[in-house]
Parts: sequence; structure tokens; C-alpha cells
Amino acid sequence: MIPELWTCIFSVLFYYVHGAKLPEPEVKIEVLYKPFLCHRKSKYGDILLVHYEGFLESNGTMFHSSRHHGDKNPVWLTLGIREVIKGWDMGLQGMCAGEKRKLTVPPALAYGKEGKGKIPPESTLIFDIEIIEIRNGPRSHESFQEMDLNDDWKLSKAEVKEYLRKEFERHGYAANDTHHEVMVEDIFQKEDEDNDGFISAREFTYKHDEL
Ligand SMILES: [Ca+2]
Ligand SMILES: [Ca+2]
Repeated sequence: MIPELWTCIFSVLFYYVHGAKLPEPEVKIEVLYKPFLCHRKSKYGDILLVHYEGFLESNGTMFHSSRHHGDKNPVWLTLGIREVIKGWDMGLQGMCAGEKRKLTVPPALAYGKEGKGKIPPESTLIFDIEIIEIRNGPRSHESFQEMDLNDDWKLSKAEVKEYLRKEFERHGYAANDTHHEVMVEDIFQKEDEDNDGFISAREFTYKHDEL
């Protein structure tokens, strides 16, 4: 068969496989301030200290400000485990301490059809968020042993995925295979420094991105 025809068939197949899907909802990210010095960037599993203001896109109403409401302290959160809305898990990655971002979060990545408290159903939300501090998530010897199910002193992708599934359940969220696989790939890309397909105890314990 002539190559052009193959290309044509492939394009048609590609259209049917990918074109039929609804577009994934996205967070719009605007960087308002980026510090000159950045020793490390936020990633899945990090613990972040943030100050934020949240607004309704529809009429500009501020529904929360961590600086003015409650105890007026910044808030701690763990990134990437759905402790916060999806829009934050997606929009707060790769940030430096001191960086400020404006996130525009569609309802599907925020409080959806239900809304919550002062937030009406189907609201697009706008957040001004400043990261005050970034800390490593738990990287103790104990948590490594807990993850290393077959005790071979290295973590396979299956073991990390199983750990994520348990963590999600522990926090009261339904397990999500596709989401976990994306997270596992992201984790291995950053942690498996010698690319052997496993995270060794050494790779797990020592943080090189802070040097
Ligand atoms: Ca293992
Ligand atoms: Ca490795």
C-alpha cells in the first residue's frame, strides 16, 4: 500500500479515537510574581503553605481570604492527593516559594454542580494564591518500608500506585486508576534518577532538587 494512504487511514483512526472525546477541563494559570531565586519547585506530594483569595468569576465577589478571614493564618495543604480542589492540584505545580499565581478554575475542577457554602452551583472560581513555603512530604524510612510491599528495597510502579490508592482511600476519595497512573509517571520522572524503573531507598530518601 502506498504510504500516503497509510497516513490517511491513520489520521481517520486518530480522529475517531481522540476527536470524539470531550475536551478536558483546564485551569488557566497566570503567573503574577516569580521570585528571582528558586531553589525548588512544588510537585506532587509536597506540603505547601499558602495564602489565598477566592472570587466568583460571575460577579467578582470574594468568598474567602485567608489573610482576612478565620484565624488569618496561611493554610497547609498536600499537593496532588485531592486534599484540595482538582484545580489547585493542577494549578499549583511547578511553583517556587514566594511565587504568586492567578488560577481560573472551571466548575468541573472546583465545586461542580453542587457548589459549596457561598459558592453557587456551576461557578467558575478565580484564586490569587501565594506560596509561602514548600516542604517535603513524608519521606521517612517507615513510609518507604510501608510502600515496599515485597521488601526488595526498591519501589516498583505497581507499589507506588498501590500506595496512592490507599492514601486516596484514607483521605476519603474514590480510587481513580487513570489519575493514579499519571501521578505515578510524574513521580518516577522526578524520583527515578537512574531511570531503572524503580525508586531505590536512596532515591526516595535524599532530595536532589534542593541542591
Ligand atoms: Ca519493592
Ligand atoms: Ca532508580
